[in-house]
Amino acid sequence: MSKSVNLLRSFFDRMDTVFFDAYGTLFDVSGVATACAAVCSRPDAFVAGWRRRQLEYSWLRSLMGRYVDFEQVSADALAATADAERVELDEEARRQFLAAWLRPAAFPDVPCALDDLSQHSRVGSRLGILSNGSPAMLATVLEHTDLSNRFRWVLSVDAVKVYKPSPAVYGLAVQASGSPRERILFVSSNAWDIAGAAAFGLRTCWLNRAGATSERLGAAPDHVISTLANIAELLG
Ligand code: LAC
Repeated sequence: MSKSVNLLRSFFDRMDTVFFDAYGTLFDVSGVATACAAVCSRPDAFVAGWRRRQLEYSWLRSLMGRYVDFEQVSADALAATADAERVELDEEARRQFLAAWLRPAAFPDVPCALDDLSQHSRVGSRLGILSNGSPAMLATVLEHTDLSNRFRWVLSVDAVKVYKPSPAVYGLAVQASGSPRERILFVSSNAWDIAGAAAFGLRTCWLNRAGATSERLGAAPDHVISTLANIAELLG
């Protein structure tokens, strides 16, 4: 085994708890684009605009101290994007667009990675989700993907009424699990989410599914992977 793999293992071999981001990390929200293609002439631009606004609204509302849950943020961002793109959305289209967030599929590498982690000697059942999603959204997606019984903790920002990357959100993982922050591995496909978790002091693994370039937020990931396939091996 190479020296770098050994070093990596010795770094991660203190982790006893793994938390995952939800959307884009465990759950594939690309179905949103399919729903949009039925009513928009520029579905890619529409979806990109919607998703950008959805995050911007979560950050802006956090700064404003005006929390509403992620379902509402998503609906508001959708309506504003439809206005900006001059797309008329009837009630049925709106419902379908938002349903794509409620019923995404799990990425194909997820069930196997969870199986492997649940057999890991230190981690076992110490698996959780830490998400911007509202408790109702997360319950729906977990039921839809049949993954409800895979996570000991399903934590929503709703408990602290502020969105990622507020330190208050990452603190929920410490409070719920009882593990110190340096023993918690946080896995997210969003580089900005990883930066927030790293700034808080969690150990981080950026799941760079899309081959994105790094962000420059002063808090780099501890490790980068492109699939969840070998995540349990990382932990030694
Ligand atoms: C979440 C978003 C950020 O699940 O993906 O929190």
